[in-house]
Formats: sequence, C-alpha cells, structure tokens
Amino acid sequence: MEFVEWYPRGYGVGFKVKEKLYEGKSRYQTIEVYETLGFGRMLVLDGTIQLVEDGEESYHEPLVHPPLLAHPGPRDVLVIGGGDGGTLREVLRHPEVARAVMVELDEEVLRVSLEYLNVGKGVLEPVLAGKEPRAELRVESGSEYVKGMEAAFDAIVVDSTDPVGPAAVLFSEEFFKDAYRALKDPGIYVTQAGSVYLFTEEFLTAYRRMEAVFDRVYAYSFPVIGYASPWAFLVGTKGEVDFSRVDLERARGLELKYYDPERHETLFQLPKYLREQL
Ligand code: AG3
Repeated sequence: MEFVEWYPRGYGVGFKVKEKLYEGKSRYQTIEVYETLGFGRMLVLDGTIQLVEDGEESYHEPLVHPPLLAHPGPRDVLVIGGGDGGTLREVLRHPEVARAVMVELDEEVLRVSLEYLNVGKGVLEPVLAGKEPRAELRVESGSEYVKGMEAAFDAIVVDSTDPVGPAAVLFSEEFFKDAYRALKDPGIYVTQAGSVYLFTEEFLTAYRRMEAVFDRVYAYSFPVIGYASPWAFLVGTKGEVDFSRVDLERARGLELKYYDPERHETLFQLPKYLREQL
C-alpha cells in the first residue's frame, strides 16, 4: 500500500505505508495518520503530508533556528499552527526564550498528534500538565489572536498548512500587518512558504504581500523530507535584524541535524528563474 500526495501538474510525493492508523474529520480538515514502511509515522491533513517522524527535523530546524539565531535576543516567541508540537519543541531549545505561546486552531490535530505521534509529545505533555512554565498553549485562530496586539513578541513563527482552506488567512496582507504590529522592534517573522517548484505563484504572492508590510523580506529554501522540495520559507523583519547572518555562538548550544548555521548563506541559493523575480 502507498500514500501519494499529488501536487499540481501530476507531481507526486509518496511513501510506502504499512497501515492507516487513524482517519477523522475535525471542524476544519480531515486528519490521517499512517505507519510508513521506512520513515516512521506520517501526519496528513486534507491529503497533504505534514511530516514523517523520521525526517521531520528537516522542516522544523530550518523553520525555527535561522530566524531565532538572527534575532539578537528572542525572549517572547509566538508559534502559530504547528499542532504536532515540533515547532514549539525547537523554539524551546533556545535558552533565551522566556515565553513561548503556541496558538493552534484545530484541537483535533493536537489530540491526534498526542495520541499517535512522538514529534512534540516531549513538550506538549508537560505544557498541558502545567509543567513547562515557559510555554503556553492556546486553541484558537492565530489570525484572531494577533489582531490589535502591539509590540508583544520578538519572533513569530508560522507553521501552517498550505495557503488554501483554514490557513489561507495566514498569507493575507491584513494578517501580515497584524503580525508586524504584534512584533517588538527589533522583531522577526517567519513562515513556511510552500514548494519552490510546485507552488511558485503562491510563494511569489506571499513574498510581495510581505514586502508591502515588513521592513525587509528574505526568501530561503531547504530540502525537506516528505515535501516536494526544495521547500520555501519567508522571513520578514522589523527594525534592526540582519537575517543574512546568525549568532554562531548561540548556535553551538543547539544540537542540530539538518540546518547548518556555519553555512547559513547557502539557505539563500534559490533557483535562478525565481531569484530574478524577487
Ligand atoms: N506544516 C505544513 C507545511 C506544508 C506542507 N504542505 C504540503 N505537504 N503540501 C508542517 C507541520 C509540521 N509541524
């Protein structure tokens, strides 16, 4: 048996699977969990692969560490989405982070992740038991949460699904404006931004909307296991943050597997045709 996620134009990314462990429908989306043959368990939302347990760090590391290491002192961090807990886990590895708020829209994703996946168990369980004083978990809409908020966070990390359905609002100019206002100065914003080759238009739209709002916008990419790679990420900065370099001293304390702070500059190597459009 296999599971294939079909991207536009018939481009597929798939895994051999041993069995389907869970299928359900929440208020917002369909949720599936599979046991793959070689990559551990896999979380699928509305037919799109969110992660495979053996390799999920190839997404969570490049999403979280480059922006947090570029910020001079990320104390208050907001995570939007990321119900499996992987993003929050990476955020909490930074000792500078005193307060991490995670806002997940879909309670069912949290529940299913806790029951079937190991990804974020190590942080979600203590947070829910009130044993992780640095983190707070809220079940609500991230876009509503930041509305009207001012200078509250040093960093905002958006770990969303694709820019359709429930996550579409997280790629709107209005939301980018709210997020910008919710950032302190200096502040840094990061979002996953889709497949470089298969979602080029969506990526460019997000880039242009962010450019209209943030002081500076940076695009980077990383090969992610389980996604149509390379995968794009977009950073927006407020005030004096230079995303072209990271704090190597602080990076030494993190034990990373995929993202290499020493070679931070290689993140920016986008394909030529795309670079020319930025
Ligand atoms: N967030 C989803 C990234 C988008 C994947 N898109 C796709 N496969 N079409 C990942 C959740 C992991 N915390």
